[in-house]
Amino acid sequence: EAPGTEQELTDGFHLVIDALKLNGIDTIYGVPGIPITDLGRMAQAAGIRVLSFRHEQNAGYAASIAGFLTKRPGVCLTVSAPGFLNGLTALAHATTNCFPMILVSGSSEREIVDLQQGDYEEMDQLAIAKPLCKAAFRVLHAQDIGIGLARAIRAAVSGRPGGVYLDLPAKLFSQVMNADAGQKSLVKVIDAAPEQVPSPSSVKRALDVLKSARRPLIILGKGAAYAQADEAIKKFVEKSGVPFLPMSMAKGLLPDLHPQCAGAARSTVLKEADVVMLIGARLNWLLSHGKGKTWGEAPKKFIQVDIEPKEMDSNVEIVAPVVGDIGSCVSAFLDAMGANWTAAPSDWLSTVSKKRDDNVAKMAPKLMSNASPMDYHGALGALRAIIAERPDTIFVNEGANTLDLARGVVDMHKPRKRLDVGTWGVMGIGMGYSIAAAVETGLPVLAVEGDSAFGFSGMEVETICRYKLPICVVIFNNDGIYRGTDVNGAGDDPATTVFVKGSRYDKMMEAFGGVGVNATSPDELKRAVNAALDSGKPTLINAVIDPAAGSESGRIGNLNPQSVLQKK
Ligand code: OXT
Ligand code: ADP
Ligand code: MG
Repeated sequence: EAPGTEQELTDGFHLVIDALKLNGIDTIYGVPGIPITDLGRMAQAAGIRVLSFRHEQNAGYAASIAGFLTKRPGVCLTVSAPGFLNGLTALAHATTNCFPMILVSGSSEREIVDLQQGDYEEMDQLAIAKPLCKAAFRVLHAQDIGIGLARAIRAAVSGRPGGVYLDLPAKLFSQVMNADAGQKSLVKVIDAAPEQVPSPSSVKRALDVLKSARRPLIILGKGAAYAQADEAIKKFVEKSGVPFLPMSMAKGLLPDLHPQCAGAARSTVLKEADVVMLIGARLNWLLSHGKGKTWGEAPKKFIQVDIEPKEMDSNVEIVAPVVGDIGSCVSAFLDAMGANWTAAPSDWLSTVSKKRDDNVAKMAPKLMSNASPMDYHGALGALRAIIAERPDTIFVNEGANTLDLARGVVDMHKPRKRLDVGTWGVMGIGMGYSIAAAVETGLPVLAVEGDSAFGFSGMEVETICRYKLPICVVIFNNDGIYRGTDVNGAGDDPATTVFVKGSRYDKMMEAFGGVGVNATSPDELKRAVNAALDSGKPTLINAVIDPAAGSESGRIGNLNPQSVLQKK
């Protein structure tokens, strides 16, 4: 070639990074290794924050909750076969929970994989991912990287959000092309999640049904929290005068202490309501599928607001389906209600608030207990006061009793501050969620973990210490799963649900330079959590809970199948 005619070149590595940056993706959660180690290094050098975890599942959960918190796809980066599989649980979880996420995995050589000739970490990852996510794509040529990423982003966030798999074979990264052509091949996704305005007739139908109700109820789900239409939702609920029941991750969308909140009168409102409006909540197992004992005898009419038309009638008849994004739907309701909307009947509201106040009063004395070892209520009473004083703290929660009791006791005051096990009731989200919550929001995080739940992602406390994140982990240590008092019915081995008694999880934190505290009373717990949140130092508090305090499966023991042969 004559001097001066050499082309400026780019390659797959740079195109992937440029495509991410062009689309505002500034954080990657992952675990390095062949073939994506250099991709991570180069992304970091290019200004993307690359957080390196100890296990891909935790990086994946981090990416999934980043998607929930930001409405942009959280990105998880893994190596091939085993790394990919480790990330896959989180991808399926994101899809199940309607969180936008992209799992990007390096993969082995197509020619060898397809002939099954035994490549390094050989696996047909695309085929395996497909049934477990919303969409799956593979990019074979450098000039398609821009389109590939654009498709992944759009698939993740548009319509019902979900998980997307993006397969990048090792060979792609070193493919070279003209830099100019490369730049032009990139796609900036315009309006990735377009507004979906509901039809005026569906809005009218829904309001007519709502107006006809004598005992209406609004159920807010995590789709409503995701939508970030907080002001419009608050206005709508208040203008309607209808009691609202927040699903777990919708707590705080309107404050739990709001006069219309029916969280503490759950069984009453589900049984007695005559019209139920679901906003971003599915009638799945968490709502007993909209039928049966939980929902009482009286006939009910359901209104459902959801972006996914196929969700309608999934479990029971929906008399007024409203399909659209929640922001647009709720705004349309507000417009159509006009100035003279008659608020819900006041006798219904007072029935609900009476039941709620009774339940709250019943619980109050339990929360004052300063007993040692602590029971759940005593410990949670302390944490509840802390969250009331620090309402911006993000509260991450998993376990069985630790989850179910914290959900009821710890009031949430602001939207998207409670993050938990979600639709699958999955253990293991704790540390990944905490890390992403701290990284994405800059807010302090309080993670309240059952000792079993914590074990699923516990090694990530090293990650928390390495990145010096303002996370305080409280482990409700009751020596096991549900309770620490179980005995082995057959032999000398420990029972299947108990752990080493008197374990000191706080020492794990000290091993990595964080602060470890052993707390045996609510007062000690409160002091330690306040100190952690004041200092912002990575902290782990081993909260010693009475091993006998919990119950089997927390509040969902009824879901355990029973042996008809076993005599009790
Ligand atoms: O109205 P009524 O009278 O009914 O009263 C209700 C409310 O009105 C009232 N309430 C209040 N009263 C007063 N004041 C206030 N503020 C208030 N707020 C509410 O309280 C009651 C109850 O209200 P709630 O909770 O809203 O209602 P309810 O009836 O419970 O709601 C039903 C549900 C289904 C919506 C709710 O229960 C729910 O959301 N449940 C989610 C349950 C869940 O997802 N659990 C996690 C899974 S359990 C199990 O699977 C576990 N595993 C297996 C496993 C898993 N999950 N994953 C993987 C990957 N592998 C294995 C394991 C291993 S849990 C687990 C570990 C457990 O051990 P840990 O050591 O971690 O934890 P510990 O148990 O602590 O030891
Ligand atoms: P919860 O567990 O809190 O009851 P679910 O996960 O069951 O909530 O339901 C969330 C619902 O919200 C899903 O059906 C999903 O399609 C819907 N959704 C998510 N985002 C939006 C949005 N922006 N607009 C409308 N619906 C949405
Ligand atoms: Mg436990």
